[in-house]
Amino acid sequence: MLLEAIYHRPRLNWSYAYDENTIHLRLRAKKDDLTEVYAWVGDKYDWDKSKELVPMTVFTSDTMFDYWECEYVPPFRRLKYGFQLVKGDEKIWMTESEFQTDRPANPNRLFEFPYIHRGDIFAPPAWVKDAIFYQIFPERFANGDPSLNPENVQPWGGIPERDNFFGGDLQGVIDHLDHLSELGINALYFTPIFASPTNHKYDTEDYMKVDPHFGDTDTLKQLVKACHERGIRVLLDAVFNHAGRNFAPFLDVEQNGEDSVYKDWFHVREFPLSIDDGIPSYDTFGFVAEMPKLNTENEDVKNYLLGVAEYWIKEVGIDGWRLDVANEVDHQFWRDFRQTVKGVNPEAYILGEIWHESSPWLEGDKFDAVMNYPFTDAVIDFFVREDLDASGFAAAIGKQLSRYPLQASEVAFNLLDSHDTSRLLSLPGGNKKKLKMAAVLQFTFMGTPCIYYGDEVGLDGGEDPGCRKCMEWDPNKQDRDLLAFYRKLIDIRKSHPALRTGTLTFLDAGNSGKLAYERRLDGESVIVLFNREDSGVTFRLPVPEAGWRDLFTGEIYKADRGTLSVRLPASGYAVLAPYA
Ligand code: ARE
Repeated sequence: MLLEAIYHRPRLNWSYAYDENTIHLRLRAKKDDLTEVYAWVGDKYDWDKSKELVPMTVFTSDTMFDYWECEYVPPFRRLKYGFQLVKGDEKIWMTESEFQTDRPANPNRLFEFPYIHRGDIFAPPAWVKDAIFYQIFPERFANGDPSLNPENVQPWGGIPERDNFFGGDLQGVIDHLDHLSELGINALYFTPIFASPTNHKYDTEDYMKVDPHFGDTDTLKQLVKACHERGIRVLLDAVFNHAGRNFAPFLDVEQNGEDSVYKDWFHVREFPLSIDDGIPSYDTFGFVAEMPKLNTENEDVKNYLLGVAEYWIKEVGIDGWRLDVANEVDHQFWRDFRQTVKGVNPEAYILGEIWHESSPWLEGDKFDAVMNYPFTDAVIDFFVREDLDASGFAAAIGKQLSRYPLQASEVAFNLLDSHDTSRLLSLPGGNKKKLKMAAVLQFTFMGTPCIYYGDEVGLDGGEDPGCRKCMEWDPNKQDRDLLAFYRKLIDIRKSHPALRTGTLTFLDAGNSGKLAYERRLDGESVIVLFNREDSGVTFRLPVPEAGWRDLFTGEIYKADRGTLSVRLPASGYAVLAPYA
């Protein structure tokens, strides 16, 4: 038994309340080392009568470790606990202070979960588990009101450049809601829509005003109302890390320097403001002079921005915020942000933009979820770059799942591309089969899937600005096969709850491009298989049910004495569910 590899700590992802009654305990051990693990649990004030051994199972693994887990409902919402680790005949007890061979005599030495308080539970809004998001870059989705066009607007469908405009607006979205409803999505995420001089609008000039080229507050109200009537929620982009060059307080600092009443709204290193060799004398997003960083620790700035967040929820009824550059803003700001936002709408969804390990923001007091770019990377590494085999993919996912409490993984924002990355179709050089495999994985996985506008009709494009092409509305130019595929995929996810909140178990994930996993919920099972290889392969999977149907093709498979054989062609996939 490799004791050096054993890890547990109270709190975070290792010991947390899943709901008001249930505690999840986790323990890390060297991969394939332990044969059994038990949690030794009981009530602190009644240890002798309540203590019991609860078996744990490996819920996920990465390249080096297994992560064991159990769920326990303590009668009085509190827990004293240790672990018993077993490897064949060897048995070791783990307490808060040491490893020992004898059963610990003194329960005071064990770990403790003092009490489950409702307010401490990490509880993302329930609707997010069933959400299917669609991301819109408004300048490029549809031009519904040409009277709002910016000057020098270019004909729809031209080449997207850093600073050109095509006239997309909010009316355009309203006009095309049928497309979104028919596709089946039920939530929209808009990149910024407030007044700003650029096409992407990440340099806000006025947080209280819809950009006049997009519409006005009334158009936004109409849009949100029309979405809600169709059961579609709406998320806007909160760019609070930095403002834009034309933001009035910044213009004031630029003009009045140290005498400006707004001088502490930013992080100015030296007055008067200047730019020396490309480096501004004030902090910015990256080194972008047009994006002065806001001092969110300043009370006035904080109150102003929290007022903005509250205003748009109250005024137009949006369902939440996506937070730009979320990890570069101070933590206390986000705690206060959560209080404010949930205060006006307890069901509001708070989605942080963080590309890395995000535990400090997913403890229940800040965000509900983060944009899951590590998932994006794992999927693309497996299906497109092919620098991970199936075991490497499973390990990358295992590492992800081990990092967060279950409720965070259930609503991880799983995207495959965005306005900041290459389009999914372009990464494998237009290879649609690879796109389809990646999308099938995305829609059959734990977490909330998001489609980047236009992926469903075959839009392509490289990195920013290439990935920001105008949406294709001409049916003759849309990839109708892909559109039918996405509709079916969404329909499959919606009709199988196991795909949304079921457990995830890898059934086949070895040193090849063959990958299979099962999603299971309350006895409902769905099995998903992929063959990334260039030639056909056969899967042989142990299954409890006898008859299975491919949810895409309708093809029937029968298990033979508990083993299901499925042959998949090169780049093939299958999503199988038992039939009655
Ligand atoms: C423009 C040009 C670019 C040029 C850039 C720098 O278009 O070609 O490279 O300027 O001069 C917005 C616009 C962009 C614009 C940018 C600056 O959408 O078009 O770029 O402003 O004017 C990191 C951050 C993450 C950030 C990405 C882009 O952590 O927060 O970089 N994403 C948000 C938005 C962007 C937005 C901004 C921030 C600024 O989603 O659209 O850009 O408001 C690794 C790192 C990540 C890094 C990621 C991507 O994984 O770990 O931290 O994200 O790569 O670079």
